[in-house]
Amino acid sequence: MRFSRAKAVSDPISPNSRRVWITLLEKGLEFELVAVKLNGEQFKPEFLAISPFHHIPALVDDGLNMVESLAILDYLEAKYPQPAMLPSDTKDLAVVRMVELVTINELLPATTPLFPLMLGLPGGDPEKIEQAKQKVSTVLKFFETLLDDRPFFGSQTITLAEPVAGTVIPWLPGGGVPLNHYPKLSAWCARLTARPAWQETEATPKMIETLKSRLQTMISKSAG
Ligand SMILES: N[C@@H](CCC(=O)N[C@@H](CS)C(=O)NCC(=O)O)C(=O)O
Repeated sequence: MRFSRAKAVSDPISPNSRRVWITLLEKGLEFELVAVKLNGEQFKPEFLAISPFHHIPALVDDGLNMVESLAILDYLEAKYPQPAMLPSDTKDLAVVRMVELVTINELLPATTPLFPLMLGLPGGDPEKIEQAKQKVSTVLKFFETLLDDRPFFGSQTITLAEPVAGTVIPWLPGGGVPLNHYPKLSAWCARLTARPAWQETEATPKMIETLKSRLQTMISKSAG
């Protein structure tokens, strides 16, 4: 695979960037992983030259600087089509796209109030937490209906829906949303988290501790 010069900027704590990292691994591509700490390193001019909005992930391949995780996933699928991570059947493709977009537009924004709980910090406003859980459960119910007797969304093999939704849903039980009402999703989660690409990109306890103290500082600043 001629991918040795590709540079991927990623971080296991950020689902937006972990989904790119997992896709690179699932496709068996060679790449150089570059860490950009979100404690200010993202504003350095050399990173802004690649990612003007100071966001991770970013991918540099073949002279092209890329931002926006879904655009990067589409690029990887188009340029490195094997193993295929998008179904060819139109309905299956629609399922994959729905899971990607619902994760980004509905699920991720809904989880914000649950974030402290996921990290083991004291929760915030109980009303906001309850509303968040309701919104999350609407998404989970919908996803449960989209899974059929195949192991992945719309497919017998892993698709782009998995790195997108599969880097968010496994965190939900920690945020007070158990998955036991969703047997298909639960089994899907266990299937994904057992994969080497998930295990290799798992946040370490040290990373979680760093994020916790960053979040605690933010919470105490906004309270005071
Ligand atoms: N829509 C973007 C979102 C990227 C994004 O929001 N990244 C966050 C980390 S999850 C970030 O880099 N934040 C740092 C900052 O905004 O300075 C994508 O999907 O790639």
